[in-house]
Amino acid sequence: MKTILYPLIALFVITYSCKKHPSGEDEKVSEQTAVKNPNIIFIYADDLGYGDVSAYGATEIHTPNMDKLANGGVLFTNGYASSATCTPSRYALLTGTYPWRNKDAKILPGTAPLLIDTAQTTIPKMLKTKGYHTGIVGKWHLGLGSGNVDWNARIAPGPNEVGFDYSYIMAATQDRVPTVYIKNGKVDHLDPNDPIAVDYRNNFEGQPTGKDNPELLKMKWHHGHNNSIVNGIPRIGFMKGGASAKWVDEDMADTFLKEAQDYIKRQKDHPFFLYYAMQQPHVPRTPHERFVGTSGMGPRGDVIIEADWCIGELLKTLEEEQLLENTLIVFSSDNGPVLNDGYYDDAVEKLGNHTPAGVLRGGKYSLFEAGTRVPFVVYWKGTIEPKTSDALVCQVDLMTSLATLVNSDLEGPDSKDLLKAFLGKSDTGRDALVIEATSRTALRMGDWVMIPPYQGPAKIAEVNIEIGNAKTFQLYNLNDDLSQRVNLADRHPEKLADMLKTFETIRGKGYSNTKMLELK
Ligand code: NG6
Ligand code: CA
Repeated sequence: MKTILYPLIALFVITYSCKKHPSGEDEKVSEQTAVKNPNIIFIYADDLGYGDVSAYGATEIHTPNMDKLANGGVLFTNGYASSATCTPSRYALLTGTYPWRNKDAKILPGTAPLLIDTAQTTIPKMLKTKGYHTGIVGKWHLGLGSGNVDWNARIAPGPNEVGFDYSYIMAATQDRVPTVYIKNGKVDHLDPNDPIAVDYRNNFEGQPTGKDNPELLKMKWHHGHNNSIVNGIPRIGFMKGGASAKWVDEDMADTFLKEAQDYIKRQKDHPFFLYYAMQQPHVPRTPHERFVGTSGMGPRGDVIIEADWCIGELLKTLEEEQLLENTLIVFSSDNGPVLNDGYYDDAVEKLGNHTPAGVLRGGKYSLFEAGTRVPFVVYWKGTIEPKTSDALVCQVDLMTSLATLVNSDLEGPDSKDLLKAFLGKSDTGRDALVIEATSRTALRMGDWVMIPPYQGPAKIAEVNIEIGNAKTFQLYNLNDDLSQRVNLADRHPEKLADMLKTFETIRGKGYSNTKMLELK
């Protein structure tokens, strides 16, 4: 039987290898690649907390599709984003480089230039060398162009210049202008007679703002978010023109989902990499009417239910296309949770008993655990055995680990090969990880976390989150104090010294903002 089958498989593989790619590009699928390499999908939520998923212990909200991945794959209890905010985490994810190595890796305005150097190795670039087709659908937030972008011409460099064959993105965040979708560098549905202009400092004459025109608002701003009004929602930044291209916030989930599904259907005959960067539950939270009221927690809960549904639909597409068993799926979040992030949307008032951070301290923007420890799941039907893993892993490690998976020598500067841990074949993760939050850094090593002294308020008052600043060193043992309540720095000076030594070896000596200011 085998002797008949093998030539048939070989013929099939060769036919594949010679096929021209639908996009017109030459397809370099080696025989080995076509047989072995799985499709890879990152599903990346925005601001989803460690405690927001039922598989991670949430009891007040039900996320059956996220749970399907978590309970059918490797559920990491010590899985980290690289940063407690979006841009730095996404930078680290795609480049395998710690975000604090790039001084510009901070929350970017919609007009920021591209943060990734076009010469840098990225996950999609690495996968392309192995014959993958690569696509991004959803939130970008890594800058576009090289300064002074003309939004009415082709916008470059952007995702297509750092490794993505196909891109359908929003430039920055849902709360930042320009509020339009950009397809392969061109604003989608733009009318050339109604050109777009964007400015983050000055308003355009005669344009209403959240600050001056509260009567036009369907959602009220709490802090920030009082510039241009789009769809009755006040945003960060000023914009004029582009009426036909503006997104409808309530349709965004469906729009990105359909783009992601269509991408999968188009690329199903080749190994593909899809970065599906969802906008939920970031502000402004605008569930489609089908989801309004479904969580009982107001819009924040409703958009988590909506995101969960989208994941279910994406899985259905993979099943229908018979791709599920040949697709490795990573599901995670770019940073921890926040309730009031600048709009009045009942996130605080209707929270009830839900705990978005689980038992962890802090949240988005924080050096405490809830800032960076996030839901982190690797799923591959039929290949990965379901399990819970306590291995210390970080999104920055995906670059080198995926390179190993597809037999590439490329690696990210700070990215460890943890493929065995990601596939559930080993419980060994990193020894040490530097985490980042709003340009400050701390060290996780073994069960311990060390946070150096930082100037500044202990809490961001508007969002009501403790961000980890203190005048002295903080040292926590997560093994018996997961909620980081007891600072052991005085009681364990040897441990503190040991961690500081490792930290300074990786991070250098200019770690504290106090010291960094002195150094300048
Ligand atoms: C902050 C915004 C916040 C959110 C965040 C970025 C204000 C007052 N706050 O500056 O609403 O947009 O940036 O979030 O403007 S992230 O998840 O993309 O990092
Ligand atoms: Ca985020």
